[in-house]
Amino acid sequence: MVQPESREGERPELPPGQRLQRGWPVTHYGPVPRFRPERWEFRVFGATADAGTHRWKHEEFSALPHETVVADLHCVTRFSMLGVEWGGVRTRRLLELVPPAPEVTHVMVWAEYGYSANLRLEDFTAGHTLFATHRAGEPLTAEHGFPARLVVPHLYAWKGPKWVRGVEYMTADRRGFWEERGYHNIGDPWSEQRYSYQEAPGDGPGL
Ligand SMILES: Nc1nc2c(c(=O)[nH]1)N[C@H]1C(S)=C(S)[C@@H](COP(=O)(O)O)O[C@H]1N2
Ligand SMILES: [Mo]
Repeated sequence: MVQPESREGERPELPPGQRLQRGWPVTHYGPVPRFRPERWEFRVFGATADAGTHRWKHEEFSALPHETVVADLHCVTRFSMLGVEWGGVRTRRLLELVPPAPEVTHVMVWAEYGYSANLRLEDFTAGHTLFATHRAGEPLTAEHGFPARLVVPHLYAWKGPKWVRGVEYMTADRRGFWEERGYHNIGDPWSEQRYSYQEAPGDGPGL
């Protein structure tokens, strides 16, 4: 994904077809899950380099290195928010802790109730991609994904599951929840990859 280069400090702020949103709406499918710390764990599994599954309890996950990322959020329903300050664990950190096997090309990020989103490994490991636990210094509220959500600033926001519970390392691509239901397999807002019918050969596995 290449964003338009800034020309004399100018760059379109919003991807095509998006409008600026005031406030912070809540957008998701299904009910808000209840957080049960004693049952919660974050799991990295699939094609890990050591072939093992790695688990963190909530207090362990909370103790991982915390970093801040300022990023925009683009919902495919056409609203965007600019300059959101997220705090949490960068995916790069997680990759250092649990290296993928060399054949890994994609990941599936899993959330409560089976919500999922597939990502190319390079989108997942982009420098600004993080598992956010905080916004503007405050813990996420339940409806915004507490205790953690994935944020992939350069893709439409459905690619960032709220109430995230784990990551599956994959050696081939597979569609996630919305990607199976008519949304684009990659989801780059700057080239308006909204729907699966817009996919070019090679953008995703067959439907
Ligand atoms: N688990 C889960 N995560 C989700 C969704 C969902 O339906 N379930 N919706 C996505 C969509 S489409 C958007 S736009 C953002 C909205 O995040 P917000 O409600 O915090 O604004 O969450 C994303 N993460
Ligand atoms: Mo969305």
